[in-house]
Amino acid sequence: MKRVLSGIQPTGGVHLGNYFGAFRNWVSDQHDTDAFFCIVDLHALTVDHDPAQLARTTLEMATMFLAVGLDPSACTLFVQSHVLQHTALTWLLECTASFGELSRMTQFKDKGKGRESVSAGLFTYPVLMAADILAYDTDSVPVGHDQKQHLELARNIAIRFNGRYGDTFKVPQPDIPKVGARIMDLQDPTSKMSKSSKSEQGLIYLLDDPATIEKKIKRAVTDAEPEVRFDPESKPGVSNLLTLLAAATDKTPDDAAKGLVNYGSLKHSAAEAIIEMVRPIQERYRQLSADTSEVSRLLANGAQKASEIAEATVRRAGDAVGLLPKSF
Ligand code: ATP
Ligand code: LTN
Repeated sequence: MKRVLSGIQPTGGVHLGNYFGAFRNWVSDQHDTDAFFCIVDLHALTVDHDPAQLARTTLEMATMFLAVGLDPSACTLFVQSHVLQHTALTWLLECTASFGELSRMTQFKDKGKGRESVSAGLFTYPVLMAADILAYDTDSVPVGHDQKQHLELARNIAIRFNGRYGDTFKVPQPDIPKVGARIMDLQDPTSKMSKSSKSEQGLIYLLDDPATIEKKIKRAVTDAEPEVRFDPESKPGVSNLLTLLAAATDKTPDDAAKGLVNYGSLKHSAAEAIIEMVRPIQERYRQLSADTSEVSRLLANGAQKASEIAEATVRRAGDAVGLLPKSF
């Protein structure tokens, strides 16, 4: 069976970009693949974080995994820091990755911009991500468009390592959805919807209540021309709303535009579709939050299963580079 792996950071709430770009594909992948999904808490340490909140937000993310429909009997759910092999493998890969290629990563450049001090972890972030993926002989990585460059790097590291030390890693493929791979900020539709966006009005969280969703969509930036048409270049705001409506109703953006006569009707339809889509997720999230002991138990099982696979890969990679094998 095809092996799938993806991850998300336990920072802030889950927004529609995360949902359409990643989660939705994860849920559909779990039934016909051998799927692994992890909460990448170590990645969250690469920028300032609040130590008093991290454990809680990690459990909340795990609860959200279940609420969106990931089923622990169909896939493996775990926390990155619970599987120490990810960091062991990172070192072996860092010695294969080059300073130059890491310097070219746009996420590093964006997240580092304007900071007085940038952690070494932010710089090597994509190598830890490559380790997350390569540790599991992953075939396919379902992510949003923003992760394309990191995926390309993971592939290059695997190919270079295999070339130097012999066939060790499977070379993974990105899996980027056709609709929803790049959801834009509602207030600034030329930037991606992001937890670190300037205004809270620009993003919709899966846990936003209906009135908030309606308000945010109503205030979304459009343009002066009245026509509802999918044209991301010249109509980024309207096209983003069409993408949201299309993703929520399983259509193409062009089909979603049919019959919509003005921006009022576009906004009304998009808000309605999103509110209906998040309603059952919110209900499940509320139920699951009442008792997180079950969630913790699931994560422990997931980490155990993941560790066994990752351990074999770390040994294989260690052998390949010539480390003295452990005789214990
Ligand atoms: P930040 O906003 O701080 O960059 P994030 O919201 O991108 O964080 P991540 O944990 O980095 O969250 O991403 C989780 C997944 O969601 C990734 O697969 C990423 O590609 C996807 N994703 C994030 N933002 C969007 C977006 N605007 N549109 C589509 N997919 C997205
Ligand atoms: N960098 C990714 C999160 C991530 C990831 C991974 C995604 C970390 N490890 C492994 C896919 C596979 C992001 O979304 N910002």
